[in-house]
Amino acid sequence: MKLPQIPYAPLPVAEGESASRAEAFYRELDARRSVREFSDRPVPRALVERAIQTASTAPSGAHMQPWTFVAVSDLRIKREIRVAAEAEEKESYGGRMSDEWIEALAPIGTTWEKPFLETVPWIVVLFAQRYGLEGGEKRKHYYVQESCGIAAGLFIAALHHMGLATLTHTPSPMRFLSEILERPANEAPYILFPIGYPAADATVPDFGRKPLDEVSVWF
Ligand code: IYR
Repeated sequence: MKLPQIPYAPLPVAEGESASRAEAFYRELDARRSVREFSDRPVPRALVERAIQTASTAPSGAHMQPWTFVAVSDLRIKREIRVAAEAEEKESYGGRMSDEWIEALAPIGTTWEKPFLETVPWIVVLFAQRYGLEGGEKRKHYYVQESCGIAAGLFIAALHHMGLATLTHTPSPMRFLSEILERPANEAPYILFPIGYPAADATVPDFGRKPLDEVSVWF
């Protein structure tokens, strides 16, 4: 049955302000980088909560909101995640990944070692709900990958806006996360986000972004 309709309340942006807002928003997001060196400076739980709520504003297939964010600050669990992630990554870098893949990552300089998984005050793992499970009943979910991808994007933007850094870490395979974090069968790990302030001496690869004319086609 169709829900009752309510008036839409758009953000009140004055006509003359759109361009400057667009510029400021672009510059802010363009300053974001994936960070792999973090400070152990604490991050209040309330900030992580707000970032999850922001992510959860994402549009989703049939409004099923097919995501679960699991937030971890417990050091023992972070350590367990690090040990398991590094065991998988060691296998991957040691032969499971193709030569082409290893070559593609060479400029970024990643290795199997993931010390940041213990340094960061928070790890948030986004789980994709492949189907719903309410009261033991299975419910079909739609466009789960797309929905979770959009939520992940908003999550990253929200953290960046707070001055926090993160990384879209995808240790592969990620099944160990379901076990350590005791997730039900309907949920699959989607992306792991280490979250914290960047280390004072953090560095990032010196690369830019594709220009507009390389990422767009206009008719
Ligand atoms: N999961 C590995 C490898 C890796 C893969 C891609 I594609 C990246 O953009 C970066 C890393 C790791 O996290 O090191």
